[in-house]
Amino acid sequence: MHAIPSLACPACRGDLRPGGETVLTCAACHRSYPVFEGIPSFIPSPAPDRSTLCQLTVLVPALNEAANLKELLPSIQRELKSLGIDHELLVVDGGSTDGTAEVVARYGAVLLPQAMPGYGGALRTGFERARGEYVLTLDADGSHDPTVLREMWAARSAAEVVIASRYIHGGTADMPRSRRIMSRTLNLVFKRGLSLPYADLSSGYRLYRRRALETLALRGTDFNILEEILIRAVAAGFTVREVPFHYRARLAGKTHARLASFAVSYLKTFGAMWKLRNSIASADYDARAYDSLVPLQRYWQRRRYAVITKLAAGARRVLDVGCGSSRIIGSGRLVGLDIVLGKLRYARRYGNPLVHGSIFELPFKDASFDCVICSEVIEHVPADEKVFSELERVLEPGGRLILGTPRALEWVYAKVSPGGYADEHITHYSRENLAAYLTARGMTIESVDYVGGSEMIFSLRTATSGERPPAPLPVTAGLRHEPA
Ligand SMILES: Nc1nc2c(ncn2[C@@H]2O[C@H](COP(=O)(O)OP(=O)(O)O)[C@@H](O)[C@H]2O)c(=O)[nH]1
Ligand SMILES: [Mg+2]
Ligand SMILES: [Zn+2]
Repeated sequence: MHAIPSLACPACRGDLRPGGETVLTCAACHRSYPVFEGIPSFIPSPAPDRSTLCQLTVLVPALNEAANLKELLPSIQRELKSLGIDHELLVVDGGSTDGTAEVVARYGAVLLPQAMPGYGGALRTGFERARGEYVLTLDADGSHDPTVLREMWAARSAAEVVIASRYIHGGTADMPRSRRIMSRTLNLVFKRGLSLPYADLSSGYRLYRRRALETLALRGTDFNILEEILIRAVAAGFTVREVPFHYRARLAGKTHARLASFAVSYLKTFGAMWKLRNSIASADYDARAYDSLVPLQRYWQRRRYAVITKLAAGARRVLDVGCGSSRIIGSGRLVGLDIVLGKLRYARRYGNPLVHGSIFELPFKDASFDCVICSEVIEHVPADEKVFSELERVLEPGGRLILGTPRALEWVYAKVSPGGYADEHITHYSRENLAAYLTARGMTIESVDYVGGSEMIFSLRTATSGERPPAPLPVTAGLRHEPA
């Protein structure tokens, strides 16, 4: 985790001390706050329902693979032993009738009957039972060489999902021609259609961080669950890494995959995932908008970026409230805060300190920043004086507030942000009324810029300690007057 200067307990503003790698504790009131994937979180979240009992859960889905498991289970055990990994080994059984149970018992693994049908059902049953910090999935048929775990394990702290990949440089696959063509086509359609920069989306040989997996609401029951997991993980801002491996032909028996009859479930998955990828629920929505194929959306993102970064240039301590995954958080040294954890996870790639928190209770000491950016936030929260007093509080006296919010043209807004944000605007300010309200708070308006027809961006200075604010106005004075 980054040491974040001037971070403070949002309840009492006391100092926060690390109490281990994944928790911060307030020195004054002793409240403690979790740290998720390196991001301190001040938003209450449900406690995880399962504790971690070992480093790794190995999940092997199997349907009539007794002959193959005889070879595979001992070689998994050997590999785990040589890597010194404390583990549990679960074989998720789909109702095998070939003596699988005996083989599983003989090699010291645990047999887990699956609760839901299909390959996807098997994985989900296994995920629900897993107690490892990490979860490894591999096929029972000998296609997935357990010695590859060494490279996957070495990559575990670089990403929440590590894929053993047939299709990146260094990877190979022993597959019949027809099978290869189908597999490559499927991967290409999902990759291009859903903007996923990964080569092998359908490899079932993967290493997951269990806490990441637990946050995904999975529905797939067939092999399509593999694409679903990946896309939901990306949409939640998790990181994916591929390591090359050599996919071997199965040892004994026949494949359970019927690509043709699974086509319908693949199509359905594609449709649902396309919606997810292109909605604001996807962690990288704002970042991708910058390169959008929709000209208006692209123009608008870039103009917004240019206006805000220009206004913030020269400031030394900058906070971006509601940073989302937009490129602004990557434009320089600044601290990002957002209420959506997934967007922050995505924004980790920019290398700046990030905080999961609320604009109503900023977890920073008074006068911590000389510039605060707050663009596209205040229309999403109720009109409340607290929003403005918190922004002012964390700014030093005379500091700069860059405040952006949509002006009247909601229909333009819907065009620049398809799939999205306009529906979530609950509070509508107008330029004149908001300007009057901010002035009454003692702020000085330096400039107002417009982004397309849709967003107005105020550059403001907060009062210096010597100035006395004029008579205050209620926050509702800043709102747009809707025609009666
Ligand atoms: N428990 C369970 N395992 C399954 C099911 N379908 C496939 N598997 C297992 O999943 C793995 C991959 O299946 P496989 O037939 O090899 O598919 P392919 O590698 O895509 O050709 C193998 O270990 C299968 O035994 C199922 O419905 N339930
Ligand atoms: Mg196979
Ligand atoms: Zn406190």
